[in-house]
Amino acid sequence: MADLKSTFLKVYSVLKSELLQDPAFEFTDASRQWVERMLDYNVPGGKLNRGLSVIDSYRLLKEGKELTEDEIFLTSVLGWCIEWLQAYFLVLDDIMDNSVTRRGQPCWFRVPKVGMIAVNDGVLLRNHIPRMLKNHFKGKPYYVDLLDLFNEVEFQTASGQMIDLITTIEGEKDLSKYALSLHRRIVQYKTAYYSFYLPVACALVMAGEDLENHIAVKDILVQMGVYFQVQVGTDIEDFKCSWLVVKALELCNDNQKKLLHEAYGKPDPENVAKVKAIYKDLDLQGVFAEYESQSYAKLNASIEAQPSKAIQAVLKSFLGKIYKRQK
Ligand code: DMA
Ligand code: MG
Ligand code: MG
Ligand code: MG
Repeated sequence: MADLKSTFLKVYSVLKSELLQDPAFEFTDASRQWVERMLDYNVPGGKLNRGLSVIDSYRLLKEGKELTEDEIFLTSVLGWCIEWLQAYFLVLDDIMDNSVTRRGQPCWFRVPKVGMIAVNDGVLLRNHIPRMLKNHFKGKPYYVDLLDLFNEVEFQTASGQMIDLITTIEGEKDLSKYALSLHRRIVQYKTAYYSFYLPVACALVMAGEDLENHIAVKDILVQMGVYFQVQVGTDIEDFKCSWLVVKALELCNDNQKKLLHEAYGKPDPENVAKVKAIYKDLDLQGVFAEYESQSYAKLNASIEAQPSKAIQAVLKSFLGKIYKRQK
């Protein structure tokens, strides 16, 4: 496992040097150094789960057959394309969210002398993806499918960001529009497609599969992605449309509703504590546990209905990682 990660990181170095020698641009020392620093700061510093899961998924699709060096390299390139996509979204997301830190260091736009150059760096990160795909997949029968897949998922992610952003427009804080359907749409589009569907879709395309034949696989992975966000989403201070608050609004009485409307989205600890107390009174932890086991059972059944054992294995490996407590 540690070995796979070091192989994966070596591929990062290869991809980076190719991008820094891209013949389509006349690099100078200064511009090459800028891009190199920008990439090292923003691309490889996360957990790399999304990227690594392309290799894992492809291996499971090949039913445990030893992968060739070429297959390991190419699945790693696709994994890195996902990491690049995420870096692009995060660099811009941190500016829009006015965030301070990312992965334990200052957000890129807060680094001295970077500032709003980070906007163009985000655009560059996004443009690196088709450069890498061209360098390594042009001529493959599935080249267009890969380009199309990345375009589709990018569109869905940007649209998810958009609904997330317009939901929390300053001065229009209105808790009454928050409902499970809105919450589901936000998390589905802004994270589930690129984090859960995209890695498996990349592996399927490389294995020669037509994604049109795997709509159910997409649905299962997107549902897992939505569940994953429910698990981690708590944003009282930021007035986020989190699963907890929409559930609370669904279950509360009139008095609790009034309190929620008054306290939600306020930064001071007193108001945050009031919201948390209502969550506790409504036993949201218990409600969540119930939701969790139901969603686990439902996903498990959908996975077992998949005709291919190899695809079942891919999906079960994701399920096992996310529903840790259920194993
Ligand atoms: C980040 O969403 C979104 C994408 C598409 C990477 P967010 O602002 O909810 O997440 P974070 O808390 O990581 O900034
Ligand atoms: Mg953010
Ligand atoms: Mg955001
Ligand atoms: Mg967040």
